[in-house]
Amino acid sequence: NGTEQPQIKMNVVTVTPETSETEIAKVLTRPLQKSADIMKLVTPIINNVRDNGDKALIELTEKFDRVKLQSPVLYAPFPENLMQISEEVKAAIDLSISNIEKFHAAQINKDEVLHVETAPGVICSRFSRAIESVGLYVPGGTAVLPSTAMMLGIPAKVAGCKNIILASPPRSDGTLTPEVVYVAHKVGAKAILLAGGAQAVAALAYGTESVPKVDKIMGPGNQFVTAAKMFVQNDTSAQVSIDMPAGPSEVLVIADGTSNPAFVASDLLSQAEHGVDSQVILIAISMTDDQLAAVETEVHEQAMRLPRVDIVRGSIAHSTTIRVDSIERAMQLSNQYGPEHLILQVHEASRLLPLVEHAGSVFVGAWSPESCGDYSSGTNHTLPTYGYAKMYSGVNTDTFMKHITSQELTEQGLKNIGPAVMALAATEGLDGHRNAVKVRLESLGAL
Ligand code: HSO
Ligand code: ZN
Repeated sequence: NGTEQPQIKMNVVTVTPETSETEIAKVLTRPLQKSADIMKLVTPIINNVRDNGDKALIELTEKFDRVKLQSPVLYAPFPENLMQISEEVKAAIDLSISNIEKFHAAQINKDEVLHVETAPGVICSRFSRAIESVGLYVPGGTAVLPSTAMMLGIPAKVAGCKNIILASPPRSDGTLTPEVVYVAHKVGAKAILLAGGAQAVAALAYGTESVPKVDKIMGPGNQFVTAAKMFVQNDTSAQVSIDMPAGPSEVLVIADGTSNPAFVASDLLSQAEHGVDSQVILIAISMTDDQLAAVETEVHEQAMRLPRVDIVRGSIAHSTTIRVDSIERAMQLSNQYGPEHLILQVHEASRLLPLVEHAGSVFVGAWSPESCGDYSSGTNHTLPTYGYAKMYSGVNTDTFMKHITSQELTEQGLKNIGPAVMALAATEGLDGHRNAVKVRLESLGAL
């Protein structure tokens, strides 16, 4: 219709050897998350659900999701009519589940081999057990996410969790996306909680008349969900843990003069469309002005064709292209940022892998778009964001398990390390500890 649309364009910054640390830190700063304010908003919601159970849950769902439910929970077996999906999508889910299952089953720790005789007669070992009850949060919001149900449900199933409870906000007719129900069925979930936000997290953490209490809550969510997860994790009366803090989704793409501009732009946009708070970063290594312009044109043109272009506009507004002149500099900046997703679209990309120190998940080479990891390749898409890749792993099979250590000492073993134990116990002034060894060594005539 001839109306000129402003160009959808990322800011461009050039980093040279002269650029100061302060300037670099500023470029790599993420938009601020106001966690204290959010905590104030979620606390009364959590207390309400904890104290009033289902009644509060139903009221809050009516308030936030605009639907009054008779019961907030759907128990397995889930009715067939709630999981009617097309054959095409069913096949896509089945293929993805198969790959996710393969990759996550292979992660199960071979703890049988962890038997170590640390000193003669001192045998230390470790074995793992599944976390019994897990709550999997599948966000609603601007997109329906059956893929997140797979990414949380499959490792839970593979780990052997007994009670898998899925939670997701209901649609305005009180139902859930049938694809999510189908995945819940495939992973053997015992129940689906039809609620979202802090109220869902509270119900999973404390349990209600109809919602079984869980031991650990996993899954991404908005700021309210994250704040609620942090809250219940800190409440010892809830006795619940969480996977990790979650922030807005992000991707960092490293490209060079050999990269296909259309591919690079498509990866940036596939993350930018998640939400206005998503952040995408392009690090361009030794690209000419023309090469960068080609990427920028692709970003604009592809974005304009996306149904979610308005969301993209929001996220691109606080996204940046950083021009650098070496691979080393690119990797250094990437590690400093610690992206949730790192895409390496450079010549011989796999040679950069050894330089990766901090990232949630890496996509190597031109033929590995992040979308494949988001859905079907087998890796998990629930990943640390907001710089937490520096100290957290993404969701994996271990997220659903815990390790138990054990030891068995022979008489000789006790003779071997007993004196050291006694000496250390004496140093700490803990004579009871010392005594537990002493009485035994005496009974062996070894003291
Ligand atoms: N990229 C998201 C996951 C997702 N993508 C779900 C599509 N659906 C995680 O950062
Ligand atoms: Zn995605």
